[in-house]
Amino acid sequence: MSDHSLSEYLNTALEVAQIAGEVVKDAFYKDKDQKTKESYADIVTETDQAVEKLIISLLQEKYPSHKFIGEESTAEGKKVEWTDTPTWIIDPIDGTANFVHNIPQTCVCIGLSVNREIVVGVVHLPITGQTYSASRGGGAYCNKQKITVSKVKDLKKSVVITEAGNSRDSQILSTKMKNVHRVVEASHGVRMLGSAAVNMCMVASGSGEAYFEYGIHIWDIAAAGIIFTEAGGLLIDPSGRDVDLLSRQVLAACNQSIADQLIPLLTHVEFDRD
Ligand code: LIP
Repeated sequence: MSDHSLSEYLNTALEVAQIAGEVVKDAFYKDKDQKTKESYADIVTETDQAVEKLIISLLQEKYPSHKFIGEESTAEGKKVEWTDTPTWIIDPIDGTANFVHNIPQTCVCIGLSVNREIVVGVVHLPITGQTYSASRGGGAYCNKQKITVSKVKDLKKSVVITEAGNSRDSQILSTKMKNVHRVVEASHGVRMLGSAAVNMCMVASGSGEAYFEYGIHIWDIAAAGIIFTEAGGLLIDPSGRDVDLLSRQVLAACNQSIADQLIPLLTHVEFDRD
């Protein structure tokens, strides 16, 4: 793929994310209808569904041969089919619970994969006005500012971000909380900001040293993943193996040293693949 087409894809993703962000922003301070999906904490609103349809229709018009993986289309029963064909991976609102509760850390995520490799990512926070973006080999940016990960190498001097997630299964929560306990003991502390993509963009900009989560989906981490690696971060599986975006688990560390200290503290939590 030529650099020209990569920058064209990035510009398209930026334009579409801005349009989608306006819809999210309009809805943010209004009353929101909410339905639940797999648990009472797994929320979807009409805005999630409308914004996903809008993003897909804008991209489809421009790239009719491309494929789509979207959080809400998948929730409606479609299985994730990720092929080598250029595929737009969309989370219309990542941090839906934040959106519902008027917490500004909520974002539109648009990633593009080619040959199952993410080549473009945009994470746009319409309430705070931050737009994170990256394309393969081009570095990572927040608005027009280049971003890089933290240089801290000692976990004892680090802040780690994770999430409780939206499963309310007691066994799953217990394992996750034990992980949190061990990481708090070994670091400056743990934060939960409510959105996988926001978490990864924060660490990509040097705010905190690592993020890990079990139970996320490909649409939560595809766009933010390339932003993270282009900012110099290490995106891997929490076991230390190569990252697998369909595996429902991720570790984003600012460097190998932080990853090496975190990995032994984490007990695996099993989720079905996307
Ligand atoms: C959310 C993720 C978050 C996770 C939540 C939820 P959504 O995505 O960003 O990391 O802990 O359970 O999956 O549902 O807001 O798009």
